[in-house]
Amino acid sequence: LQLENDLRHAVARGELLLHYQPRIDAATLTLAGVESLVRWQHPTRGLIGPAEFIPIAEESGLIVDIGAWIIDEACRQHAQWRERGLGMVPVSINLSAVQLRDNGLCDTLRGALKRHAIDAAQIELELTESVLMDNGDAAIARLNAIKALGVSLSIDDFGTGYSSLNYLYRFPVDKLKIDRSFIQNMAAAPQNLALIHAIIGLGHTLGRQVVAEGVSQESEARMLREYGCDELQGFHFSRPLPAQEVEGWMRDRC
Ligand code: G
Ligand code: G
Ligand code: MN
Ligand code: NA
Repeated sequence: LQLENDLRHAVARGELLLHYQPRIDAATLTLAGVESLVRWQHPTRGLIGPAEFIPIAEESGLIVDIGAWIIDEACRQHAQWRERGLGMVPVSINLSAVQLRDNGLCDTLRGALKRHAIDAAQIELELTESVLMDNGDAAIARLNAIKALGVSLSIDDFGTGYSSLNYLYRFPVDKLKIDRSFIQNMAAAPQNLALIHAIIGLGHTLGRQVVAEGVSQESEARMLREYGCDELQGFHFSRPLPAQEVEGWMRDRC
């Protein structure tokens, strides 16, 4: 409960920050974009990861305000990179179920895009498959409203949330991100290989791009490229990095 109390003041005290993990274009191996991942610089406990405080933020309802800060900060950073000549680097933002249900979400997004003069197509929201399934038709209506702003959408942790194929077709999403549990040890697990191959085929059949998460070995990257996966992300390429450190990727991108 002390942590929840501290979290209540974290935004106002400027204790939250975003790290960014590169997403790599599988065909060219150049930077395709970055995924923002929140961290909390706690005054006495040090750096706390999202797995520890996002659940508290969700249960307490603080996630709406924290999520609005995350959206604004990702947009601010995108605009700063653009202004510094580092190019237009698409930024993806993770969204909680509570945020998707919040009626203020589209206003929050619209406000941040306007404040930082962002081309909406440069922002991508990641929602887990289970968040989408739990919200059913209401989720589809909300996704359509987000898409109308010009923002792109991805299904995160794909393959773990039992999407019915019917829903998958109806979700207006641009990308499927294959959950990293399928990628880990893929070479040693033929059933994972078959599933990855099938997900890439399914995604492409539906006109969606397919991203592999948790790519941690060269051999995995090679197989995923052979399978026609569109983007690769994982420790093999880079861990999530502070904004300044990810700029090296942007300078090298050409
Ligand atoms: O960065 P890390 O591996 O610790 O992230 C752990 C989990 O926290 C991931 O599932 C990720 O989706 C989630 N997470 C990271 N950043 C955010 C964020 O900005 N918003 C939300 N809602 N979840 C996040
Ligand atoms: O659930 P989500 O996809 O948002 O989770 C993103 C988290 O996954 C990031 O916080 C990041 O630290 C973690 N991650 C990214 N790449 C790898 C990887 O190659 N291996 C492992 N174990 N975790 C990764
Ligand atoms: Mn994600
Ligand atoms: Na994921």
